Amino acid sequence: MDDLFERIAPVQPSRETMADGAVLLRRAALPFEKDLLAALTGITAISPFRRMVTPGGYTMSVAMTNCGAAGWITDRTGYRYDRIDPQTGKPWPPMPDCFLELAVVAAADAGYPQFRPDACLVNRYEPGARLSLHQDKNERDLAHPIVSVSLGLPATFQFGGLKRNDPVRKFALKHGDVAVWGGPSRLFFHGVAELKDGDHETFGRMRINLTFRGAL
Ligand code: MD6
Ligand code: FE
Repeated sequence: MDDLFERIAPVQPSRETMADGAVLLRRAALPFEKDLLAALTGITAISPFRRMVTPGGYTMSVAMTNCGAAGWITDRTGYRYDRIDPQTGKPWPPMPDCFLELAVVAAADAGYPQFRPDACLVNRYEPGARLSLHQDKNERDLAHPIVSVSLGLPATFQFGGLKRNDPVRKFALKHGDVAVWGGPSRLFFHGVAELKDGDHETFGRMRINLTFRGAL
């Protein structure tokens, strides 16, 4: 029955501008949904989700893992990218083809045709989890954009400016939405408000976010 509706009224992607250099491609990940979910299961079997500790000593409410040549990590000594998962002592699982394909196509759509990610940070939010305002600046070459894919429960994305105190705009990120973000807004402060409880038909009581980066 679902397939029938899809054929009669296919879900169309659409484009919104978030800021100079930042585009929101609504629903762009929907055609990849089943492949992404299967690939995610493979990744977490090798490098499970874990809640990392910030340099300040706080345990993050968001659970994380990575795939690709490098992974983003934090511990008491700082934030960085590492080729080795500190929990397993082995390399992070390779980036699945469907991850790479989605990231490259979305980046090209958004005006970044050169983007080839070498790292994907996978964030898992359960109800109550949040990510406070931050900048993504551990990547070596900030000329690369970031491609960010939202799956599962909806979340409120907070998007500020170059200074921590700049006014913050809010965007509702829903299942399948892809944000591509670079150029003049690459270093803008951003965060995710506390996740509200809910039940997503495929992902249950969680939100998964994939952020693809050129890290090395
Ligand atoms: C999230 N995303 O959506 C967290 N960073 O769960 C990020 O922190 C992020 O979505 C840089 C660019 C895009 C993002
Ligand atoms: Fe970020």
